Amino acid sequence: MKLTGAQALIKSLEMEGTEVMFGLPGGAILPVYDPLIDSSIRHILVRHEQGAGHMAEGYAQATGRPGVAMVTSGPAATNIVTPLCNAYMDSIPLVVVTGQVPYAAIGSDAFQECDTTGITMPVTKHNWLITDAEDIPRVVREAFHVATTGRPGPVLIDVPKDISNQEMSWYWPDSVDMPGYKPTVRGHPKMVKDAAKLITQARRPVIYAGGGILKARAAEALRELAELTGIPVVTTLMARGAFPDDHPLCLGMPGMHGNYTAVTSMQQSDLLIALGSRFDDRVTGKVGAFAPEAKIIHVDVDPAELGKVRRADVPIVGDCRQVIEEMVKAVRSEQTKHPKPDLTEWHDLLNEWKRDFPLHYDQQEGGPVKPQYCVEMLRDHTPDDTIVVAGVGQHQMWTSQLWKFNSPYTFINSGGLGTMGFAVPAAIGAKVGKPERMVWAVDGDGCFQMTAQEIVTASAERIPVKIAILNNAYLGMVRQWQELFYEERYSEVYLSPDLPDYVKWAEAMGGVGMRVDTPEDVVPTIEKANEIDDRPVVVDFRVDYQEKVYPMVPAGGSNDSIILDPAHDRRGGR
Ligand SMILES: Cc1ncc(C[n+]2csc(CCOP(=O)(O)OP(=O)(O)O)c2C)c(N)n1
Repeated sequence: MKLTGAQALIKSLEMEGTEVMFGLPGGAILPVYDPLIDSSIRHILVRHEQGAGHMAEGYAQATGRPGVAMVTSGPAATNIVTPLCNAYMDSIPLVVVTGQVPYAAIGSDAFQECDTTGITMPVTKHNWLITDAEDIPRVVREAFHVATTGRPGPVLIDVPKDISNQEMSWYWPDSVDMPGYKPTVRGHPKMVKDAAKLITQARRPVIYAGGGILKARAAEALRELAELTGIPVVTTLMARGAFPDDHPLCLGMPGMHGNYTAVTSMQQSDLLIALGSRFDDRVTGKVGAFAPEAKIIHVDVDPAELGKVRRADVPIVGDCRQVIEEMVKAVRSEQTKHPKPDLTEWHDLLNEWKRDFPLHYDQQEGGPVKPQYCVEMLRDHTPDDTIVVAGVGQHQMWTSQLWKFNSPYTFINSGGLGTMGFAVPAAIGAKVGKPERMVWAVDGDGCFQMTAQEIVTASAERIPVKIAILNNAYLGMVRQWQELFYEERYSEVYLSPDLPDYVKWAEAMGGVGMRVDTPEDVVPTIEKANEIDDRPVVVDFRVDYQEKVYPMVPAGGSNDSIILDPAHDRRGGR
């Protein structure tokens, strides 16, 4: 069968099971948009290419399937660089197709030409410039394979316009043959045995669960390991929901804005079992002072992570789910030889900390609306399986601290890159992937203004996402740092609560806009928003601008110097 390169590209995407793609056409990608009319693939027309990338990421995070986006050359390709980098940092499987100027014009500074594969090389797992239409099915097959196997990540296929128009003979490759790419999935048996020995000897062990647990679909295996050993679990920002918050062994989130118990348990542990986590600086604080007495078992599918930040006593390369399952077997066998260690003292200490140092805020009756109160009321007045998507800043931290994530894939946020503007499009993508679930974005007023135009996309496509803006009139997280570390010298952080008028803006974009000024209005407004199911809703929560996120470990400081909310610090002289 003879097809054009463009037809072959769309057919290849169909063969890979693509149901939906996010994008925006233009000159160089025009040939590929034509066969899309006859395709089973749903295309969602975005208002900015950054939106397409983040929607594809939200879709991938919610469904576990790769997100697909397609844009044209030059400025469209550069507009999607931020989502590519975001996906690279957060290991999100993404396949991005870009149009390119005709092959012979490459390098001539043609109209809307940019070196897309050059620009995106450092932020993709792999990218391809197609030079022959015959290569298209093979490359698409390889692209999906690379994006979804090993450590997942973004890939890009750059297609020159003349190659899209070139004729080729259709085929579909039976398999992928990439000799240089063979991710290790099984853990080394000796290492797994060594890990099991350390686990059965430790007295203050902690499981440090990272986003890799979710990527490897290893939440059940993690639970089995924790319950078998009685070892408490911290879940990083990227792993919230990988272990249920209501489980007695759950310590919650560690890191710069982690809770006291999670942070201090790691500091004082004698064994850290790092599973799909990468010793990010936001978790370790000052690396030299991090968990000084802990031995380290480090499991990661990406060998480059092992020893990158902290030397592991037992490094294991492999897929988290497989390795944890192997570890469970090895621990069971160890437990038949040696008595299970008594962790009672450790659990008692952790429970003492949980009791003495809880997260805290005060919502006064009639007083200014506290952002934490909005998050808690959203948590308590939405279905348990609600998907929550956060932007970047204070609101993100309050959401990750206060929401109770009891099942995996219910929290989506930008952890590694910290991309303001992520929430609105990612929430749209999540809702497209999981239309039966309620999706709430919790966003900042600063973040919202970066990609709010995608609400137009949501209205046009009838994607009923809900967006809570915690409107503190500031770039709040930056304001917090200026208050604490720059002697309250506020430089370029004031935004104004009223400019823009968020209610009018939401309505102009085809959504419903609501505003909350008092604590009494919080719950009734959430309930009203929950009932709207045919268009996007934006709720402008006017919140106390002075609220700060605590606990906090100052950047680069030791986790031992964790600052609790001064109003509630009951440590006395400690
Ligand atoms: C694209 C981008 N630019 C700048 C930053 C730096 N930054 C991190 S948080 C933040 C403030 C966010 O303000 P807002 O969205 O209002 O949220 P808040 O912290 O007030 O909850 C800024 C500017 C960033 N993370 N991303």
